[in-house]
Amino acid sequence: MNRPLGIAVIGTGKMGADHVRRIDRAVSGARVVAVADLDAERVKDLASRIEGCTAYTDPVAAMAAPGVDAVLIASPGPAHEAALLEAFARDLPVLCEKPLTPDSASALRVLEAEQRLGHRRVQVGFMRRYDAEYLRLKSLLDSGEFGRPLFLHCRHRNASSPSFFTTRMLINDSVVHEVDAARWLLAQEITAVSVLRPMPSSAAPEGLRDPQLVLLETSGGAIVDVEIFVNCGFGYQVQCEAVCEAGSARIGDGHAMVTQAAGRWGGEIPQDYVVRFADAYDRQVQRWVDATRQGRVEGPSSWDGYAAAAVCEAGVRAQETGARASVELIGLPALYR
Ligand code: ISE
Repeated sequence: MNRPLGIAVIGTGKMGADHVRRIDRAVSGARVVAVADLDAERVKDLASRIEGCTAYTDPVAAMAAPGVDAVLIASPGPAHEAALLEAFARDLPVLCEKPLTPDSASALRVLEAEQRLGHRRVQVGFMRRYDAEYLRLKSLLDSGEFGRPLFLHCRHRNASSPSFFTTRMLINDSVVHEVDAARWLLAQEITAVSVLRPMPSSAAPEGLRDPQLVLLETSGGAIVDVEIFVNCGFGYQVQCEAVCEAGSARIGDGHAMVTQAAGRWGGEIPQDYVVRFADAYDRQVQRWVDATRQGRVEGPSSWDGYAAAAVCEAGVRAQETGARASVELIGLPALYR
């Protein structure tokens, strides 16, 4: 393809608007030609700031707009299945924000529809796979230099949670990142999930069981523990330490710059993921655009989205029953091998 890739962005909340800005300003070889959102004022305002971009309140109309070659789905998770099936009906390449869908049954329907198309169309927005620190950890683990990984100790902290956040979303919306990162870093499936819940923090909104400790068991015998704390108050922190047989490696300490003054030392903690993972999001979208223009699909697949949804479903069961929950996965279809 010689001209820029024409993209329809579906959903223009925090993440969608950030992607629109990114495609407009930071990514080469692409332009936003259509944006869709249920909030007519918001979407109109956003489109008015992008040359050649039209606003829609209906995602189907946005995908059918002139000049659309590909779709970026950034609407809330429950709206993803319908948007994905619509994109498949038009055989359009898709970058779909995580989670692929909120449960394994709907993720399976997406997986089946993509297999009926006969070729991969979806890259799932697990952006940590494009983060420089995660990429370094991945190549260290793949090199085998430190032996086999035994533990991943993960911390995932948000300064505060949005008003619509539910206890299940701690797993489905937040820990889903560690689920994908662990599957990718270890190249293993997750087989069981347990969840422990201390008393809720007094900073947690009424009814939200925050924080929690999530334990993932893997097919290769590693253990992953995740502290998820979405109202920690002090900032956005994502850390991961891999403990291997002959060494350990930690990322996410945020020591890019350490200051020393007036008898103290310190640094800055980003306040949210749009800032902490800005480079990863840029790289993810640029790679998607480049691959799409060359007629290729790469990155996390619908299979990865389905596997993450199945693990999260077990996680929610473990959260609600207090018991260890096994993960049920179908066999890996040929399209994703
Ligand atoms: C949000 O949707 C994200 O994807 C962030 O990376 C995560 O830290 C946050 O907890 C989620 O709600």
